[in-house]
Amino acid sequence: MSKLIITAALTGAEVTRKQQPNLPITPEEIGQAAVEAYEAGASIVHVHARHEDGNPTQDKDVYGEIQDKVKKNSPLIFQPSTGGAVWHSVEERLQPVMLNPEMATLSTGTCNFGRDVFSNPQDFYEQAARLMGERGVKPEVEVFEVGMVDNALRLVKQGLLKKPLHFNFVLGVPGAMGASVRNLSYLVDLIPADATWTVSGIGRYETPLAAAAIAMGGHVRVGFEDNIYFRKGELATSNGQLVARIVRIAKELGREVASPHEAREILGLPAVNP
Ligand code: KMH
Ligand code: ZN
Repeated sequence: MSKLIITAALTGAEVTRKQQPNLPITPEEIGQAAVEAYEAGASIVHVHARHEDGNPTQDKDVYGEIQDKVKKNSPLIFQPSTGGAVWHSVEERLQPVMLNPEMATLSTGTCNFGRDVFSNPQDFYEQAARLMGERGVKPEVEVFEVGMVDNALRLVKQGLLKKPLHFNFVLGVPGAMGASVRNLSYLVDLIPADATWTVSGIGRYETPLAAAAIAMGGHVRVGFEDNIYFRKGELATSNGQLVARIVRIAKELGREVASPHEAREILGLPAVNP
């Protein structure tokens, strides 16, 4: 079994400061949260940018500021979102890819997202995959529903995605695929043998699905984008606190945690100078 890659999803597009007072919002705060997550054991940061007022933005310059801070202060893999918020346009969503980050997310299908719809028609994900391919950006395929796996495999046949693929199974979003170990194991069975995968359990499902993924040989994403609580009724104090718990569980289960350098090797990303 490979070492465990932990991704910290630091901010997301939906959570507010009112819900989670420790939510990082400005590039300075997100940069600081990234360093804390790194020190706790994360090797990837999944990032959504926000305006100063807390509203989500896909502005390339704001992402650029965050990327600079992350790169200057840590060896982390920087993974911006192309999902943005449900109301962002296609053009807005693709802006952070223009920074040529090492990775970016790619959702390969449409699903309900609470009372909203997270819209990812075929034209969008083909365009996004093509752009990432041209710029040497490794996509993390975001799977909220099972058909999104098939759509990603079709992109491989079309020559728009290159193997080995990397998937993130996002389970427990209201309106999309439920957060059960049965669903996770079904999804894992569908992906190519050489693919890597991580799981994002939403809300109270974060830790149990993480534990399952650690045991199954997958990887784990935690952070305020997916879950704001440390335990029932107790808000987490930082993203780092959530990462640290995964490191403890991994240790108990005998799984070593990957450094960013090792995560690059596992994911087939080019090495970067220390
Ligand atoms: N905010 C969600 C609507 C991603 O980052 O690629 C979409 C999302 C996926 O968070
Ligand atoms: Zn996201």
